[in-house]
Amino acid sequence: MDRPEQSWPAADAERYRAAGYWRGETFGQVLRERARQYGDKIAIVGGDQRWSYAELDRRADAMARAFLDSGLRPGDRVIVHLPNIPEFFSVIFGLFRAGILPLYALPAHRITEIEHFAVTGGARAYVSAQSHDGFDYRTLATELKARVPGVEQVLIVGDAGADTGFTALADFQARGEASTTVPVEPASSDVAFLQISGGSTGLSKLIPRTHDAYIYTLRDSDRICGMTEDSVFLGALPIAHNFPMSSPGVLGALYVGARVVLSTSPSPEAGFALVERESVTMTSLVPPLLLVWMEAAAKTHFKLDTLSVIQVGGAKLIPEVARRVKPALGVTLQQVFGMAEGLVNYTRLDDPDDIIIHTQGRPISPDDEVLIVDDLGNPVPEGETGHLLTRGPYTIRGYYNNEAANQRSFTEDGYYRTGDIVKRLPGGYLVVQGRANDHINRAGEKISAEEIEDHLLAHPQVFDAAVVSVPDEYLGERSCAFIIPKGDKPRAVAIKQWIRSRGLADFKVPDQVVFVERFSETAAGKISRKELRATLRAQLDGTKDSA
Ligand code: AMP
Ligand code: DBH
Repeated sequence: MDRPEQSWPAADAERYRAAGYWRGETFGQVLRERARQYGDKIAIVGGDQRWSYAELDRRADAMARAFLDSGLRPGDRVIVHLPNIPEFFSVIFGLFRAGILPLYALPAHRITEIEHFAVTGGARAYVSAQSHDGFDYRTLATELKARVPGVEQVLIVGDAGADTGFTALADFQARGEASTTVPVEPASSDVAFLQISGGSTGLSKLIPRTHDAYIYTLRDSDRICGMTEDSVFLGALPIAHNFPMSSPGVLGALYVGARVVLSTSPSPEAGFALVERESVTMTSLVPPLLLVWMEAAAKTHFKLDTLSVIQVGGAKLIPEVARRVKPALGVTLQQVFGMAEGLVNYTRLDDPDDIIIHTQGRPISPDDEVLIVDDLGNPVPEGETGHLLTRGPYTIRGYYNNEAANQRSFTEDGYYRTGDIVKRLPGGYLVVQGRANDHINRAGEKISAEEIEDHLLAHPQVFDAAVVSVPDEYLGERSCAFIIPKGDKPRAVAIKQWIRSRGLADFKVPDQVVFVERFSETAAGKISRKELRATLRAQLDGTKDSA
């Protein structure tokens, strides 16, 4: 499988360099430079570990050597499936330095998703924690090796287990420390890693991000979000996700010499204790978590007064909730609307309340091109709702190894079709109105209707299935599966269990199951799944027999 690449037309690339966006930096060099500048200053706090910039730098060097000594070559892909622990950083910076590409998976992903990443990404190794949140990732790793022979190596943070053939990360690190291999620094225009898409149609796609383009977003996000070397950023959401990773997130924090504090759980119980102990100044949340945090803040005995900015994104924040943030938490709210493919929008910290409450912000870059078009692709008049298309200095021009998706998702002149329906206000502020295609945004976790339908159709007692989103007071949206049974009607719990047994992330299990004898005349007559889903969604209110 080819080495992942990503390029922009030469004239655009030249413009992005001339504007000072792309500066020829790589992640490996940035860390080296910060270790020189900040030395013993603490970079990462997680569990009972506190790593300085110098220590992270040393660990990354050892990891880079160990990866190369293990037989991996620059350009290879390694699945990084880790929770919020310090080793996340020694692994990814080690890979960056060796020119090997991390492929980030979320802790919630299970064997079906990981197998898909391993196959489509051509991964040669898999790194996970021994266990997290009650799940033993070593069983997943065993299954992965059996299913995908290309995955030659497994590294485990913690106990690798007896007779597994896996390597404990601590041993791997020690090997690297004893090695004299000299890694070759990749080029800044090389792909640094593969991020994953939320999978709006079908399965997740792989997103190749270059050093130059990603580091640009960190630098400007830091400036826009007020991240400085004095900041303390709490990683509460899973840091493998693009939002807490880069907007400006944990990597933005390291880029300016700030401190990263890791929470293995996004709950306020875990987060508040860390905010007090580490004097956290900033964190990022999805809307449902924000609600829980606000409720808990009213009763907590922890001191939260160091917190000055809370960023909220991943799913739409409703104005009624946005309005309560400052009074409830005494912080500035920043709305963030972004995507792993690129474009990120922020409300600015000094924007008027009205903008902060009612919009999802404006783009990072003056060179982010935003087009809002109707169904036929024609630009809509200013202020009207349409499909959001974008291109610019950090939005990808194509997915890795997926020509079919590239045909669908990019225009001929290089715009990425985000699938989001938005309107633009004066000043370039965007208001997200919804999605054009059928994915469910469940508390910021994206679920493809199509992917779940395919799994439902594999059930012996399912004749047909359609999965739709339903508005939910707490989650924003929840998922509902309409099912036409084949023979005996299965029980709703059995359907949910079926999805779990397919080795999928728990958030993909339908929240609600509705059995119907047939799709109604109007629904059944629809030629596309998309129209069928729309009709079913509209019917939902009147439907009984759900669980
Ligand atoms: P992903 O594919 O996981 O990178 O998710 C990106 C998508 O999440 C965007 O295209 C939007 O649909 C959604 N999204 C992210 N942030 C927001 C937000 N602040 N408001 C509404 N939707 C959002
Ligand atoms: O949902 C997202 O993918 C997202 C949200 C906010 C994102 O990727 C980002 C900011 O960078």
